[in-house]
Amino acid sequence: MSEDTRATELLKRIPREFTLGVATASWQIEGDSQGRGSSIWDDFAAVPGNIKDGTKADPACDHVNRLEEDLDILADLGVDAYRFSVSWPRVMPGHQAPSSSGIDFYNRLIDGLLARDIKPVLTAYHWDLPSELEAKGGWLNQDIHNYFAEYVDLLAKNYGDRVDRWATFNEPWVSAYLGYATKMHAPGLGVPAAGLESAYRLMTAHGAGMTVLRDHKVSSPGIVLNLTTVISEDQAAEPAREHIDSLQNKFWLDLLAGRGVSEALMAGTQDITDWSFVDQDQLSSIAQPIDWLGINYYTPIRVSSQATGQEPSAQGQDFSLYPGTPTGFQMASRDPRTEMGWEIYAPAMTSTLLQTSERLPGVPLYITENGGAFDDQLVNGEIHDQDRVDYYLNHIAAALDAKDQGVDLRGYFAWSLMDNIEWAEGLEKRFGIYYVDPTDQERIAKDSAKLIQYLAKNR
Ligand code: PNW
Repeated sequence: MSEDTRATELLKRIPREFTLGVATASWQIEGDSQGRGSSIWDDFAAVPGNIKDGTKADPACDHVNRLEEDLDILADLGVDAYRFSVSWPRVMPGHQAPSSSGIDFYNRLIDGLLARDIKPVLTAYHWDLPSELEAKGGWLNQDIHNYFAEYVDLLAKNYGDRVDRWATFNEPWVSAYLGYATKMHAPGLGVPAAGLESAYRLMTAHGAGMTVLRDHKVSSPGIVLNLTTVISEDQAAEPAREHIDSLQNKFWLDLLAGRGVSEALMAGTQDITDWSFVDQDQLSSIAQPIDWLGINYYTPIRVSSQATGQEPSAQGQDFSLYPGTPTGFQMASRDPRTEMGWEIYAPAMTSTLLQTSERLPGVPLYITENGGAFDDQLVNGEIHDQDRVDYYLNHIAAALDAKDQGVDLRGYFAWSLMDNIEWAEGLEKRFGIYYVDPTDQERIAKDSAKLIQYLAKNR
């Protein structure tokens, strides 16, 4: 089937009321670090070796200075919604007094979206914690939920009348395990027990944030998790599969569903922590109802009890990210892969949606991120990113398969609107549907942007 036919067939499956959007995050695109306070990612980027190519916050995509142009690109794409995050140190530098210029930036963004008939979807925390709060222990501070609540209160007061959908957090698993259990992300602590404790404290902050958002009666508060399907390649690998599934998926959904921390997880991590920081009142606050759940899905996780000969170089697939996993197993992702080393396997997106709707029933689901890093070639001012086009065609179809099987899936957001700072990977890994020229910041629509535009505009 030719690509055009595949896009046409896919289009027929997308209901009119299904949300199609694109996503970004503040530190990855904004630049203008002089206009805000410092965050843990600025501190992390300042240490040579932490970010592979030495990339720092500036200029990123210079989005703060190119807001109007980027809003026009979103309008041209024809998407229903834009998912962005607020930089905490831009609106509350040092977690001190609010910054009127920082607050105004997101007012212009939100108003610009509404003027173009695009729904604003706001994430409060996408990893750029103010440095001053990290100095107080960051996500290990037992009062961190109160600091987060103050910040969310400022957001709700200023933007609560216009934002369509709110997420307290983006992927708390990454903050806890890449940032605290290991040194892969900011702040780079590298203490396994701190991974487990910060995972819990991030969720207490989610609960406190939800309470604030409900008090302000904002539209649709929820949270975004990175969930996936964990596959054992042989029966003997089942114990490892079970433990990874617990930390990656079940922990978050158990807390949201009011099931608390499972006996199995406590037993599997007893040599690392006794979980004595868990508090009953906080558990109830975490378990308050959410209006929607966002799922970021990129790749499955496979484990094996034997070497498979396809030993991965998949970013983020390492047992150090899953403290307490029994030893003697291998990560076993397969080809084909993206530039992140992440296996391309769309059926795992369908199964992840099905599994999540069973574990947290009754909550509308969105795919809030999905996409791939590929080795794009700019030729005569054009980028024919056929591999990314295929990825989107297959994964949007896989998401709709889950919907056909009864999952209450309401929308899909592509990651990302444009090439940006891929965290510790720097600028070398490109996830954008728009190419961004690193020298002059010109934005160029890749073929994948034309696909998203076709789907968005022709429903
Ligand atoms: C997500 N891992 O990050 C984030 O939400 C985005 O900001 C990011 O750009 C996108 O996915 C692509 O990576 C992740 O190593 C980063 O497991 C790393 C991992 C998972 C998610």
